[in-house]
Amino acid sequence: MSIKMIINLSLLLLCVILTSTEKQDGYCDLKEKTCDRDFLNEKFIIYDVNPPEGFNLRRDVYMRFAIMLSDARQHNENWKLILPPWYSLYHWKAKQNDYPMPWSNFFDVKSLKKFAPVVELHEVFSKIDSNIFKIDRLYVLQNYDDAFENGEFRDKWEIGGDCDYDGSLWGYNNITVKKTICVKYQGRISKLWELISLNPADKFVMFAHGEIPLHDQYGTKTFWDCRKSMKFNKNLISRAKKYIYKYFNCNNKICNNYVSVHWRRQDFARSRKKDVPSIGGTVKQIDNAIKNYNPHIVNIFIASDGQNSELIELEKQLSDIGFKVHLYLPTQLELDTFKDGGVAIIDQIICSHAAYFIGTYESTFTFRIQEEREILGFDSSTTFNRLCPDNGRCEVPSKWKIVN
Ligand code: GFB
Repeated sequence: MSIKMIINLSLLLLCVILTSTEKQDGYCDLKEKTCDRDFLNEKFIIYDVNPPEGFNLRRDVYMRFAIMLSDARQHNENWKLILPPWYSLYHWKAKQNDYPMPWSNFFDVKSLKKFAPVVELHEVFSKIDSNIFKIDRLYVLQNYDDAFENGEFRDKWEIGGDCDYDGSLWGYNNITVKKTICVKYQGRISKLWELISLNPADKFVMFAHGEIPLHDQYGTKTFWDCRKSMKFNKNLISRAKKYIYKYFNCNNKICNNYVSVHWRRQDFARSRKKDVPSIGGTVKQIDNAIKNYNPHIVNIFIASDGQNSELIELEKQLSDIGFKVHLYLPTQLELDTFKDGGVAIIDQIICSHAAYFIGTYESTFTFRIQEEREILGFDSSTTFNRLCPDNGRCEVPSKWKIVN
């Protein structure tokens, strides 16, 4: 055999080995990290959100980034969005929540991937050679002091000034940042590409305060396609459906025999007193709404972050006037499994299927239920209803109707 033939045969063998170590979806086994050639060409964006913000506001921030990355894919860009783990959220009180959780705990990640090029952080960890994940550049976004310059709000950004990253890198000590840049930013999210293009060699780019950039367009078909792709984790859906069947004997998308209420309390009741009613005011409003909508309904499902004492009082007052009040109270095992985040989603799913829904003004928890009901096909008059304060103005809630 000639030397040339031996070289050719060795090359062929190498090719066979390389292709056979690659799995069908282009990812590699943990032991063979370097075999992923796609990964070598890909670039990644990850973001973080203002620490005190809650789960449902974060879902909207996700949509802004997911739409940005989905648009980029249509222009053959090789960017992927790393899903920032859920970690140490202010509203999550149970001790079971103290570690970074993947999106698959709460969502159907396969469905998210159908809309946008997203990956879980652990997928990225499994592909990097050293065990340290080095972010090339962290842009810390900041609001401008004056959003309306000469009375005009316009898209703009500007590098410079002092800033600190106030997040925790999701509690991981093997994530490091090579360079931090402070950026004043205002306007549409797609303008972030201008920033990114300043350093074309960057592979891992992070944005802190991802809530600052806004949707390019709100409420469009693309917005709703993205929203529809945010299906919940199947175990959460199944638990909620079991509850609905048990207490309301309903197996349909639209159940006609119960009313649901999102009664937001805690920090909301403290800091937005002018928007939320007292317990007595809540009872009166629910009673009136049911009388107007369908006086035969006796079942009320209440989703709330309220304290036990408030909930007991609300339940008592509603029962006194003839209603049957239902709350989803997880067992210890359910709380350990679903965590606070999963329990809240189960509350939202049960609210979504009710004949009639009453929400809390300007709560993103309520907004996400309203969107879900739009997707399920409810008449919008049964969805965009709010609890009013006991006294004073009660603004009519905005109706964000689905665009298919
Ligand atoms: O989801 P979220 O952004 O809605 O934050 P808002 C509120 C969190 O409180 C939820 C819990 O993610 C839940 O963890 N929570 C609220 C509930 N209502 C319920 C409920 O009915 N059932 C259950 N199980 N949990 C904004 C925050 O909250 O309110 C901001 O995002 C700020 O950070 C502001 O705190 C005052 O839009 O209602």
